[in-house]
Amino acid sequence: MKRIGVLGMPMDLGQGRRGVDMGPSAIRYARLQAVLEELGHEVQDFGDVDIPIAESLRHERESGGLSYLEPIRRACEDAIRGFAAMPDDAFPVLLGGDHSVAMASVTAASRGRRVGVVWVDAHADFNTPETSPSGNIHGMPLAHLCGLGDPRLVNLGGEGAKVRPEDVVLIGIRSLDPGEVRLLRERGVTVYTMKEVDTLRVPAIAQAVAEKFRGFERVHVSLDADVLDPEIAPGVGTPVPGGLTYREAHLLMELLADTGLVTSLDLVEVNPILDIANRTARIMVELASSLLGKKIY
Ligand code: HAR
Ligand code: MN
Ligand code: MN
Ligand code: MN
Repeated sequence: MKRIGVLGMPMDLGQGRRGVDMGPSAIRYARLQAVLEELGHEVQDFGDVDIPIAESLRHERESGGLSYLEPIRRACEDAIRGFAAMPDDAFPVLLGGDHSVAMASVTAASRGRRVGVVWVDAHADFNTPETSPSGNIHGMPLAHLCGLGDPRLVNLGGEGAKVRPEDVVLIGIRSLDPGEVRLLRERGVTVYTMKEVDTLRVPAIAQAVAEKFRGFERVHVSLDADVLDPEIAPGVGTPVPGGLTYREAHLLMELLADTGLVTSLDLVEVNPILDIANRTARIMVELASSLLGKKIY
């Protein structure tokens, strides 16, 4: 039994498409709390962080090639305080919102300790302002967590990097910008693209993750809905063909659960406006239940 603390960040400022701010509602509507309670966990919902509406922020849009940097920074600082209000032994689950919100959850997970990060995504989100083709901050959170990029984001919740690049594993990757490829190689991040998912298969990858993070007190899983194949998860802003199947995604979560190492989770990038009958939010809730110990037998 875990004490799960849920925090919503209805954030859509990290990218250009409206609707992803409704992700927390859609995930709650898909019965996240009830499903986790049925597994025997104690679940407390801490509500949503207050996030301004994009239309009210037109004067803040641009900041040195970064869209909405200040409001995103402020929301992440608020969320970090929200995580700090959870009990020490809580297992935090962050509901996004676009992936910029992971700067808050991973910072909260690190708090002076070494944290392993499993970033399950079609994208690496390893751009800096210099390498970003879009200026969208949801394409940059992991680089900033590793200490690269704009100091205003790197120093969120405290000075400097929150994660060592060698403590990051990416899984499901199939869309990278040229600057990201260079940075990921240079920094020694472990990258399992869809080619590795196809050839090594999920069990070998999960095994390698378990070995890499053995002995870690903190392992954070950041699950971006667009890692799933768009055929099964159409409710995302940046779909990329050729993603994880339904069973591959579940098996990855089941095997990560078996490691007993995971201590926090993000469910991000669900865009209900683009979805079909809340299918994507429902799969994300199912995947959370697999990660949190659902057993068939
Ligand atoms: N790499 C592109 C950029 O930086 C697209 C990033 C899209 N990111 C997400 N999250 N949807 O993974 O602009
Ligand atoms: Mn909004
Ligand atoms: Mn992402
Ligand atoms: Mn993505």
